[in-house]
Amino acid sequence: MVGMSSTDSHDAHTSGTPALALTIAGSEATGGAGAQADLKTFQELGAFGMVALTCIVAFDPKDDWNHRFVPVQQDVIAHQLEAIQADYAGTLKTTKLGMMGSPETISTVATALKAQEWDHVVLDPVLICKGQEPGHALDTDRALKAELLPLATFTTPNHFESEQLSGVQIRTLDDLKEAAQRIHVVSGAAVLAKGGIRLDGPDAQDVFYDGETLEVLSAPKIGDHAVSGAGCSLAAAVTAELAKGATPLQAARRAKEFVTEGIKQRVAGNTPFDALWQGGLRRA
Ligand code: PXL
Repeated sequence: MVGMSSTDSHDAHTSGTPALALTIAGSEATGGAGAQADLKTFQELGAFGMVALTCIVAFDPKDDWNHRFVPVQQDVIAHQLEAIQADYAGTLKTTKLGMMGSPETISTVATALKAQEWDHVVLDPVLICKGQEPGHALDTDRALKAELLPLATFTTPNHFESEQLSGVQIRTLDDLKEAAQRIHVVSGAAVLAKGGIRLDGPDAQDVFYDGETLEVLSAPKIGDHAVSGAGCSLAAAVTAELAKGATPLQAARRAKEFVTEGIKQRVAGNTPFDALWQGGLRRA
């Protein structure tokens, strides 16, 4: 649902300390996706952002912008999380999980997550990213389902990830609803399954389901090309809103609005995909 007034956002922390939000994600150097998108989104929505970096992605302009992927060492990932969790022990209760890139990283992150209580764990189930070995990606998928999905309180699968997680082949809005319901059943999490531009019709439609409420979030499609950072920014916006005290449904609606405006004002470079502008709501 697009068009909410700014009074619907949940600035529970407008006075005093801002809401705290951590992203555990990869770097995407050109600034479209990954931790860069997450931090910019947190800042725009008024949350204090932190990053534990899992990997570094550098597109290759000499090879069709394919992804060059370098993992961060496991002890370095653990050390970043140790620093963050010790610094904000008792106050950091909200985290977002983005690209992990390997089963080892998934285990390291799962171990750190289990060391404390969380109010909100938002999982963007980044399953396969170009530049990874297919075999490796399958291992990553399995580890993600086994180790991170059970810890998630909210998850934001795209069309492909929704098919993988639910086993439903998604061609219609009804298929997407079915997939969202199945993913909720296996994970217990609130689900925002993204049809985006992948379903036919004039609107970009996503389905929210939390076990009680099923709501279709819809906005007119803006072009027919995927925009870099849309998925990361959507999950990061959900995370920031939850950290500020929104309900899952309120967070989903606000995140859809954030992404829709960011896509309208997207940034063009030389890659074949434009990047979402996280400042879109400033002049919506
Ligand atoms: O959009 C998925 C994604 C997430 N995280 C990182 C990425 C990408 C895609 O490029 O590079 C670091």
